Amino acid sequence: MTERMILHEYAASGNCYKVRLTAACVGEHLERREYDIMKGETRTIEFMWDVNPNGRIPVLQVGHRFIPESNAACYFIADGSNVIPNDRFEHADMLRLMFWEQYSHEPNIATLRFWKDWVGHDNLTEAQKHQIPGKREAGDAALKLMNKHLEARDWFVGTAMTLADLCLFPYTHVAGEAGFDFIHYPRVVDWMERVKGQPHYIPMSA
Ligand SMILES: N[C@@H](CCC(=O)N[C@@H](CS)C(=O)NCC(=O)O)C(=O)O
Repeated sequence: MTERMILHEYAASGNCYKVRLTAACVGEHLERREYDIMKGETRTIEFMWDVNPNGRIPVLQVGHRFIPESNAACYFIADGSNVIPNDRFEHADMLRLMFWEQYSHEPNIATLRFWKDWVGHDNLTEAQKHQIPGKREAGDAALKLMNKHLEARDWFVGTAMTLADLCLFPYTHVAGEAGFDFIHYPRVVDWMERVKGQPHYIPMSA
């Protein structure tokens, strides 16, 4: 019997969209529980005790157990499906791109989006303001690397969409909201259209 899956989330978060997009693409049903991170609803004693001691969403609840970290939740959902490569090297390459997303992409692009449209420039600390140029440079470097990778291929791993694409898509497709200019990254634009053209694709607003 498959266990009930509940996504604890904040819908406008790309990390949460990743989990919904993965579930849609592999045909898994998720229940959804919304928390307002701007009101600290994931920082309550109850949330940190019951759901995630790290005080963050997304968290995938599977029965009575919890999986924080978006890419781990996506991997759990997609395990055994056709977005996970069978080939051992391609499997590791997919994981490599998911780790890279968390270290070199999301902390730059997602954070700049959040600071710009949620926190607001005037409300940033001086330390955060000083980080903006470095994050912009690192975000552009990430998009440039993606564009280069896609010069010779349609998908990040192998010849079809994998979980690497599903984990990279959410924050890439809103990079414009963080002030990044796709004019420099035409292959990334083409790849985003390919992802959107997949039969079970759902938009962030779904
Ligand atoms: N590496 C984590 C990042 C989780 C994260 O930073 N979540 C943000 C929203 S995208 C959050 O919960 N922020 C609220 C807070 O930190 O209080 C993942 O991929 O799930």
